[in-house]
Amino acid sequence: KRDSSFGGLKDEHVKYFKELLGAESAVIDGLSQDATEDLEPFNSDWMRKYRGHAKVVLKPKSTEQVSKILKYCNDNRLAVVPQGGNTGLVGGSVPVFDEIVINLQRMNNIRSFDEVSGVLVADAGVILEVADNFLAEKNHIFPLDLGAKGSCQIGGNVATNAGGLRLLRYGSLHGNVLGIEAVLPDGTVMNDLSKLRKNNTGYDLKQLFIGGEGTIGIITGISIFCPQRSQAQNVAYFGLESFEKVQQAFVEAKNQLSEILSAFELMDGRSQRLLSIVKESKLPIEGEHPFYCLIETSGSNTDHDGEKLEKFLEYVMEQEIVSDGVLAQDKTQINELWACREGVPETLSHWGGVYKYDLSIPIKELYTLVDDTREKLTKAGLVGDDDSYPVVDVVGYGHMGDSNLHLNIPTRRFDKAVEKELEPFVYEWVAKRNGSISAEHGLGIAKKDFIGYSRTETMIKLMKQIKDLYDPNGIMNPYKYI
Ligand code: FAD
Ligand code: 2HG
Ligand code: ZN
Repeated sequence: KRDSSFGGLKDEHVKYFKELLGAESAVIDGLSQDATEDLEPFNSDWMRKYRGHAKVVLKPKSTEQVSKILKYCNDNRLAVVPQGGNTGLVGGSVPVFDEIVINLQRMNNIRSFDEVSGVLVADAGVILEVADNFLAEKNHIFPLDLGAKGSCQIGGNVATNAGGLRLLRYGSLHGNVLGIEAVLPDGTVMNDLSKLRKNNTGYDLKQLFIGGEGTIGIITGISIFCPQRSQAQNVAYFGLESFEKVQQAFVEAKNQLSEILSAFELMDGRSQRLLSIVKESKLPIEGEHPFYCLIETSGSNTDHDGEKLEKFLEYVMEQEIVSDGVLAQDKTQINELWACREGVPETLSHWGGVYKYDLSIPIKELYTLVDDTREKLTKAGLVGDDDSYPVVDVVGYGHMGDSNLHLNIPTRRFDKAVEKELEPFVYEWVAKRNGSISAEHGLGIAKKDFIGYSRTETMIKLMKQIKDLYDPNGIMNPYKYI
């Protein structure tokens, strides 16, 4: 139900925003029927699962404009949704009712880069891939990479504390983000754009914004520690017969590749089969294997690293840990192998709907959940090959190196019967093993009712107190997890 304490949008509000931002296209106004752009893409999420009804999308160009917008909204009790690239997977980036969308796409300047320290300072709306390309020219790398890099924004990445494909190597944004500039709901600018690696001066308040999902303020700028870009990159892709063997391969990879290992990703055979069907292409290796892994190394010498990776692959094949494998010979092949992993989320949306669960699970039991879920849905008569069944398949993939499973259930349509089988089953299963119901995507609206499976009442109460302190009127991203 819409919160009646929030004001409705009036002509005078629209007038204020137009005057502040400029009428041309900074304000998209559906109310007075002169929309300069279609509002639909801002109201609908990447999965097409959640849809809001914002009549106004604001695209500020500066921190000062964000501050004025928020102060005005707070004074007039107008609810807002911060929005980056709108690639989030938990429905957090779109309105639920008529909240005003504040999209950061026009705040897209790189502010500074220090080639000695590797510290980048940039606006929140810079696209992740743009930031990384900029850094590549300076021999550095953004310490985060993910499949949505061409659309997601670094501010959105920080707001969701995204994990991605190389967390195993570069660590979490909680460590790499050195400073944040954010605007609080009352318009206060919190300038904590420190460029220091070490800064133990009281509470580290910026951490609240990392993974805060836009519930306490809008991130307008970040400073982040970027490592030197490795000169050499090598990638292997291989098939295995069991999850037991996947674990053995992981241990061996850590042993033999140690400091050059930069990714260890898992895809089950079903996700790879669906990928090859949808993309109409052959997988990199022959035959069908229950599991596939992708290993990437990043080091200083391609030949040297390639030799190490080749030796590793020979060893695990000799030991019958791995059934078959291939090493990329050049940059094109590296991209082809990575596409088998990065292309999975898009593939699984092909049939219409997809239920996604992003989970931290103790590694031994990581894949058991996929089998248990498939069994449950099959018993309920919901999985099948023709259109009369809602569920196409039940698949698992994810960041093996971080014990992070992506359980995905591609469906021909979003279906209440399927949802009833899945929830709270999946969350109970994870809670029983002391896992987390959100490893890297956040809670948004999708997991709003389930936070209790991963956090105690005391923790939730403390979170609410923080929310009330920063956002006493509750205008920031309402109806979401807090
Ligand atoms: P949005 O989707 O626009 O917003 C996400 C949340 O952050 C919302 O709650 C929004 O209100 C808030 N927000 C956005 N910008 C700001 C801001 N400036 N200030 C305050 N709040 C803000 N995630 C991973 O962790 N690892 C992956 O490997 C990964 N791969 C993905 C692959 C694909 C193909 C897709 C579609 C998504 C993937 N994601 C992954 C999901 C991930 O959360 C997003 O891709 C990304 O981090 C969100 O950035 P965004 O700019 O799109 O934010
Ligand atoms: C990934 O690792 C993303 O590819 C998306 O986090 C996972 O879609 C998903 O479930
Ligand atoms: Zn992921």
